[in-house]
Amino acid sequence: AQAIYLRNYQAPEFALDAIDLTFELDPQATKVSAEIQVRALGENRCLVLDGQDLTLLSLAIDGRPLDADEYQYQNDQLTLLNVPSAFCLSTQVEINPQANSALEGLYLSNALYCTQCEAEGFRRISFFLDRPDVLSRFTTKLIADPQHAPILLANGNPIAQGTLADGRHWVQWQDPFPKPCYLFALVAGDLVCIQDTFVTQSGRSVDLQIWVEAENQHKCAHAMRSLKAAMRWDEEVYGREYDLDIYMIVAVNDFNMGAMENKGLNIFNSACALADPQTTTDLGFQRVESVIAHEYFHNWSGNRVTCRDWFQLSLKEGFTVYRDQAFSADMNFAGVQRIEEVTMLRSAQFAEDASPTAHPVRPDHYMEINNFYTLTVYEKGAEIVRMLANLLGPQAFRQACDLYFTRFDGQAVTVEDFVACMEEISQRDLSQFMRWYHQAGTPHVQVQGQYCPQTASYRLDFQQATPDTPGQTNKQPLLIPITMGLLDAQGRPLPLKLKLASGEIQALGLQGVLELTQAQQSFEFIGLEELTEAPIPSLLRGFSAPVKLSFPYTPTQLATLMAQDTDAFNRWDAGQRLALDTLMPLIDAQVTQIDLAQDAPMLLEAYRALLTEAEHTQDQAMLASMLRLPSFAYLAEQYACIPVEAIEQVRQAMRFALARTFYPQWKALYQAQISQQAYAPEATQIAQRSLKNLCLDYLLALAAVPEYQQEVYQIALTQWRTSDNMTDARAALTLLAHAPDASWGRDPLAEFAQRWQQDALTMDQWFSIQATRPYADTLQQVQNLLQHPNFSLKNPNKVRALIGAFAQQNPLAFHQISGAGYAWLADQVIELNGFNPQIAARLVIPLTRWQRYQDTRQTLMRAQLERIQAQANLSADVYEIVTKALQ
Ligand code: BAL
Ligand code: ZN
Repeated sequence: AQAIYLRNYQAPEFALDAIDLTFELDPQATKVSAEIQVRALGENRCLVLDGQDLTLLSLAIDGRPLDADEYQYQNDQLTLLNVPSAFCLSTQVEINPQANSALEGLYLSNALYCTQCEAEGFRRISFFLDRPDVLSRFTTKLIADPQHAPILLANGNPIAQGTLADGRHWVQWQDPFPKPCYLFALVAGDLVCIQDTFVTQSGRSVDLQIWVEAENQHKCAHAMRSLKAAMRWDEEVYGREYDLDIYMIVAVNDFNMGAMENKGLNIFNSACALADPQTTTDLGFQRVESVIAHEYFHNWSGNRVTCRDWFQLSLKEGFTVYRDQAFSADMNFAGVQRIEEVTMLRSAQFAEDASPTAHPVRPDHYMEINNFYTLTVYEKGAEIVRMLANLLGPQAFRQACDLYFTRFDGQAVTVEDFVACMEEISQRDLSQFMRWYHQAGTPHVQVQGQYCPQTASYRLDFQQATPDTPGQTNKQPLLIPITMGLLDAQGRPLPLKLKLASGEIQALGLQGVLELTQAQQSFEFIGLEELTEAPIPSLLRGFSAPVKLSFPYTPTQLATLMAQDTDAFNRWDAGQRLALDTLMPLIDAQVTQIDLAQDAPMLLEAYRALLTEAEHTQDQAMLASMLRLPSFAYLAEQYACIPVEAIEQVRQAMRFALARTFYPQWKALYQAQISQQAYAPEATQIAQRSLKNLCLDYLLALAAVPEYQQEVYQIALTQWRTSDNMTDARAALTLLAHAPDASWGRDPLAEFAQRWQQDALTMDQWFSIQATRPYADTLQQVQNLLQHPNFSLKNPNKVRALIGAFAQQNPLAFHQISGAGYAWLADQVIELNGFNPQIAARLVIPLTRWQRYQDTRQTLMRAQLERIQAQANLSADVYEIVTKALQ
């Protein structure tokens, strides 16, 4: 495989103005005919089209069949020599959907025909210029056996239908909006639909349809509700209206991604579309809400205005994630929503940014673009847009977005085009800001405070640095917005008077944004005459930039911030800092038991305060977040060399100590959250359940202590047996199945399987619960589960649920020092490489993080990477990742 470079981008030399497609659907021999209106844009008369694994049946120009010496089809390219300046190209090919296990192009999921064209799947369907800057008007005719495929869907509006003499039926669809071929889609099969309508702000009525297999019909209501909420939100917040008369969503079981924003015909992984209280957790409901919104929002940020090339992927993905996050914040509790986003960013994206696969938000080269649908492009990309939005302020940001959508409607553009709109509206020079798109790695910001009682002033000294990443050294300073405030020792906010370089004083009110632009920079606040001791800075409120910020807080200052700061995110983050400051020395000392009074006095007090306040709180969501210990992944992120066992041991010891010390409080708080209300996936109830299940988690920390054992077992078992929803059922089942006494989980796991064995999506949870049991012998169990009749390596959701969960969420078992976990993962990667390279390349990631572990593990992990690298027929996807990891 060859690397492709952004600097080599060249505009297309031909326009493909329209394409008229006809599919004669057949599981093993689908015929695809295309009539393409081609127009040369320059002097070049040699047209090179993409085409992969296509059996060429015929080729003609303006109706004249081509002779063999007029074209060549090799190395996935069809070359046509001496074409006219404008002509109609007719192609006919045959493809085999049933044999398509890569799930790119046209494939069968169960008995459903479906497509996935982003990024480069259309070339597996028909010859075309498979690049996002070639936009065409698509017409699609689907012909199929009505018994097997009574429903025939494609992009746009249905314009004709009929039946052929041989009994096959057909439907023709027309999409009036020119689009790149990555947004092409078709679906055919035996589907039912739930329907609704949406009246747009200008009064147009849009048919909304969600298509699923009949047994899933009862699981669509939440997706429909979410879709309508998203459509309204995009009108209200961005002024964006939907543009076709029909909007369709189809849920399929076999899908590499979460969902796909094809114009007017979104195709969803069923895990991101279907939801039902019996089988879906609150987290699952929230995921459906946000993914439905995300794909809908793409209609403008992605479809109407698309990317010039795949290096610009974050132009649509980062922006759209930012939009879906803002939507979710409006639909749920905004503070906790932000905490959850940052939790993920700091544990997973920061880890990616510090790994051999680190890359800029806009990469400058790639081998396989599928490997760049990453947390960096999506989540860090969203943080960049968030910084822009905050730098401009809501009004100017909205104006800049309006300008972007209007100016570039129907075009394929770049990150520069987007940022230029921000510059134009704000009249700011954002050239330094652009470094966020070019430089990989997480910036470190170190801050020191200098309080001077004599001058009643306080100076904050900042230093920023971004570490080297593969292929990038000498990083330049970034523009880092630091949203901040100052508190007095009692936690009261102080008015900010910033002394500017000119000597002028700028009053910022109680909160300001400091714009860091230099490697070292200081800001001085004056007018602090009322103070008797140094103020407490509350820095990076709302996580205003994706950086690692350190400040030498005392535990007392952190406790004040936790209790008093006006910013919910920083209240929580102060708790996280206090927990890190407490846990890390214990991890370094590899303690096995914790005496809270001695080892963690401030944390003890913080928990005491939170649990006292708990009796009166209205904000269960925030309380649950505050009471949760930092995750293994976040703790691991603090270490250059991750002490796997010590982190897990100390986390468990702390959980145990807190559980025992506050047992009556956990129990009372647990009971106080038990509700008689019927289940609804709405914010208040979700918050209550999350607090309840956090309490349950602490209670079950005592599962091995004789005096508590029976009681906590009964509490969990009762919840498992009596809950009317999967959130509570799964929480109880997980704790029972993860208890030290394996017999606790045995019956409940069997009951779960008995009840849900017909429900593929629900069984995925059963696989994950078992894959994450934190004991070394889990490896044997996951090996056995590979043979379970409900498991299939061909289904990406199952692979993620069992193998992915084991490798990414079970550090003790995966990193067992024998290396057996690594070898097993490598076996699975090798097997998957043979039929689904995209999923194989995802799965191998945990092995690529070998530098972060001690020598024995490094050697073992590298050995497995080398074994994978030595395989014959390694896909470009896996090759690229493994090669980077071994460099
Ligand atoms: N465009 C791929 C799926 C998504 O990000 O929406
Ligand atoms: Zn997206």
